[in-house]
Amino acid sequence: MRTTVGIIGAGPAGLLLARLLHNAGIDSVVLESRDRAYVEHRQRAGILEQGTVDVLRAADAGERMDREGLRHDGIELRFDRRRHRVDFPGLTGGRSVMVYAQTEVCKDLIALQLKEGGPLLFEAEALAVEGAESDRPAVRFRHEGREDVLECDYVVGCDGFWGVSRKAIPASLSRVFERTYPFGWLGVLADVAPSHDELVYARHERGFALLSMRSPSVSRLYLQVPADTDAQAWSGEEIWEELERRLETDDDWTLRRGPITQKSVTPMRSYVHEPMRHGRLFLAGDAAHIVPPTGAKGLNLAVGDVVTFAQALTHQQRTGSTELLDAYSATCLRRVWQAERFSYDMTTMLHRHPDATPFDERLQLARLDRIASCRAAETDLAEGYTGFPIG
Ligand code: RFL
Ligand code: PHB
Repeated sequence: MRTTVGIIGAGPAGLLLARLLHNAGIDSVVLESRDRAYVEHRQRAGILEQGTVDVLRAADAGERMDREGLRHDGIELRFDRRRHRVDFPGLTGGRSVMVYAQTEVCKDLIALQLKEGGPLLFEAEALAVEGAESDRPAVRFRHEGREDVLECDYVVGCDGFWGVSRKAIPASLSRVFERTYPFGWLGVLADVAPSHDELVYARHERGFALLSMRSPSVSRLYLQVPADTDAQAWSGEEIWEELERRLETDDDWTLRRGPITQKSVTPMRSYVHEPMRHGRLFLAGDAAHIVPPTGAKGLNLAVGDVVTFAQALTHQQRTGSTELLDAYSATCLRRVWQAERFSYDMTTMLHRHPDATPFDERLQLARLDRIASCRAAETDLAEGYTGFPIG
């Protein structure tokens, strides 16, 4: 098998890249180790930045998002039993975000790829990237019980944090920057209308809580828990009670309860691999970097990476110049580090750290109070949340 761009992984990064390349007239083959149902139902991100929404529309992949997605013009911060709304358009010159789940983005992109695009192979596991330093890199993979080789001009590793592509970069050339947190998120999906029309991020002495949603009738909720928590150890009743405590306000707001249909625990980490390119192998999305989910940045960073790659390759194919491909890693990393900073700030401002002193706790409240009372501080949050520019 031979193609121009071999793409490993059919998460949001790999699927969107295949679409962008198809629209630019460049061939690709996507290899995905899991089956289609798994990729389409894996519960993850829920928030698309303004820039991600614009990219999906421009790629002719935003039709159902525009029909079914929920545009959100703000979020609420809750602390000290108070509520403070951050108005995105008013602070950022008209920017907003979209509530449209990663599962739906993936379903839309898979349907388009199978109808119009190049090969997308499910249950095709990449085993190794070979010859990244040569001008004929290849991906060795297993599909339908047989080993095969995909020869490429370029390989893009979109295979997430646990994938194989990052391992093809020699350790002597790699630098890893990493932080783990002593807590995770217990996430639940519940068949009940959201208790608020916008997302609520709550800081509480008992730990962080987040109220989000998937649709007007499905809520998505998260609780900070110790990193080693077993989701099954929490009953539905305990989850609702804890959410109620952490989200409680001094006014008459109430939490609606409903049947919980899914629950799981996600660990939290910050991670960056530098560089994001080695020869003709390019890393994109979670394969290169991870952010804790508090800033809702992971999927949006993946989108920025593949847009940057698609623009760089299109430029090379049109002009013969590799200048944008050569700049890929530095261009992406600048935005990645802004998202790392934003996600770290949101995480440390809102979570209870087990080693926090009373001084640290007062500082958290002072940071929140600053956002609630100073337009410059609030604008900084609104700009970060709605997204940093791509490229
Ligand atoms: P993915 O989605 O992990 O996809 C990688 C794909 O590669 C496949 N794969 C392989 N395929 C072939 N051969 C191999 N050897 C392979 N190894 C792996 C995998 O099966 C998979 O299909 O990475 P990608 O595309 O970079 O996308 C990244 C996003 O999924 C991730 O950043 C977000 O989900 C993070 N995230 C959020 N991001 C946001 O922008 N907004 C949010 O609101 C948000 N909330 C979240 C989140 C992540 C969460 N979890 C569970 C980590 C909330 C949570 C709880
Ligand atoms: C979600 O809806 O899954 C979600 C929303 C906002 C976040 C993280 C996750 O910051």
